[in-house]
Amino acid sequence: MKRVMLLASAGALLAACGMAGAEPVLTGPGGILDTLYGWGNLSEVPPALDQLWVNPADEVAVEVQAKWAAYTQTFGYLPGSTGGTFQPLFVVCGNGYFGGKPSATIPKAVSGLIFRFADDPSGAPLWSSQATDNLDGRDHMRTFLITKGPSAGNFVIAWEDLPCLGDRDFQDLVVEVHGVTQVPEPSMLAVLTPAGAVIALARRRRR
Ligand SMILES: [Ca+2]
Ligand SMILES: [Ca+2]
Repeated sequence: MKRVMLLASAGALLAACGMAGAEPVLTGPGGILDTLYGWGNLSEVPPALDQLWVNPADEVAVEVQAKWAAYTQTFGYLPGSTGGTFQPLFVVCGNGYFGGKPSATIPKAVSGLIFRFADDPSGAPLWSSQATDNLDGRDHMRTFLITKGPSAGNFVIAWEDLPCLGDRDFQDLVVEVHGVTQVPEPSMLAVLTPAGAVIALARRRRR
């Protein structure tokens, strides 16, 4: 009996998600990123290098490009490199291409020099761009650098909103980001922030 109910609710969930095979994939020819930028104009950033971000000049802007997810997504950021309170920027409902709206800017006075992008789905825990922040410890965000075309130099960040990476389609929310730089490598944190320098020093002493 319980099994039947579980199957029924799974069916209802699939129906609510509109998973009739109509969702476009994120990558490759004909995918969402190809439609938006041209697949050949993108270079994926290695997973270890898109966890933390730098807000160098108070000019970080974010624009929604696409969403295919049953959950409503609240997009924002977490100030600093650990902890911090989620700062929501906008809520995205419905599915499809969004043409850069809604958009928002990230003030350096709130984000600090180092920050993390974050997505808070309506039916799942908040996910940070830093995998170790997440309840499931997984990396929920893929990042692509736009290398050619009118948006060259910007990044595209693409989110998976389900726990343990769910269906791994990473097109639950797709956001274009302008005015950020990556933290080149984790050891650079020590150079970029005084707090990071203290932590790095403490770690070195402990060894
Ligand atoms: Ca998904
Ligand atoms: Ca999806």
